[in-house]
Amino acid sequence: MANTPETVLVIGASGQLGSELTLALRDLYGAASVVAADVAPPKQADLRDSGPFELVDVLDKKVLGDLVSKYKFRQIYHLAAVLSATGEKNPKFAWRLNMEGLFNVLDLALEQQVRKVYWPSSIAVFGPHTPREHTPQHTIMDPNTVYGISKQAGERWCEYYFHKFGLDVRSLRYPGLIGYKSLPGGGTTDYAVDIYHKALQGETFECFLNEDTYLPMMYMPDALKATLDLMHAPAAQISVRDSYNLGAMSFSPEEITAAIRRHIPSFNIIYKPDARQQIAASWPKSINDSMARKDWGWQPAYTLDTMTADMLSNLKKLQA
Ligand code: AKB
Repeated sequence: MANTPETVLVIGASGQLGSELTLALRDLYGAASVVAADVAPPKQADLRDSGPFELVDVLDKKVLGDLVSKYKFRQIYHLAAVLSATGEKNPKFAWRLNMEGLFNVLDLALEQQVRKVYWPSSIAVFGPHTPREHTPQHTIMDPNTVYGISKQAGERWCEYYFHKFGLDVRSLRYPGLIGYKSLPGGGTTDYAVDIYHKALQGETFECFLNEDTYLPMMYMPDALKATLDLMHAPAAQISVRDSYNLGAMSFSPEEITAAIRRHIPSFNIIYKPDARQQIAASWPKSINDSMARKDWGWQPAYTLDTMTADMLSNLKKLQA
């Protein structure tokens, strides 16, 4: 696949998912074919040094449009968003960035014949009246964060652009994503990344969720695989055009602590729940992702224990 003329734009490339997805796409399509774009230059050296980077604000349709026409992108991965916890601090801005950014990308994709668009949704589309165990693909959705509301509205718009205009836009409802290469920014599931850093630094971890708060989570290699598998599946196999439920594992702070203690017995945690506890309490505990499994063969590889072993060994190497 390395020599195909596939040109790809990743918007939000400096973020937790973007920085890893950009590298995975460069491995697939060749470094020069995958343009990383963000409002701030990437801090990660491997991302910065491995291929083209463009400074772009997704709210600036003119600059974004010039970029799309300069590179003639065939695929756009639009990952830029304000997440759940940060969104509550400035709801109007979160709504504007998350919605206007999506419209700019969808409209430019139509105007400039971009072949495929990827846009991430989230478990945040669900709310307090959603069944919390094995949450089905189609169910009650009453999100109560501005992030969740924007993701739910975005899902409807993606499906609308597909049916009305034939735009091949694909989406996954990610659970909390956990990786060692970069930190998440402003989510409710972020504790599950921070906890590994604190454990290795020998510090007591102050957890902003209660010990028994279960949330669906996923290790980054699984998230990358799911995203690329979805984007490479034949269009005829994609029966869900709003966004696919996607599951891997579910655990509570108490359980991830126990998993870390199997490697670092002295690790200590204290619980100081804050406003993020209420957000977490309105989200599913576990996800039914049978549609993704049936349509394009989704199958996660990592469990809490295999992820913990891999996280700790890679973080140790990075710290050495
Ligand atoms: C968040 O916590 O806001 C995100 C998400 C689950 O979409 N990680």
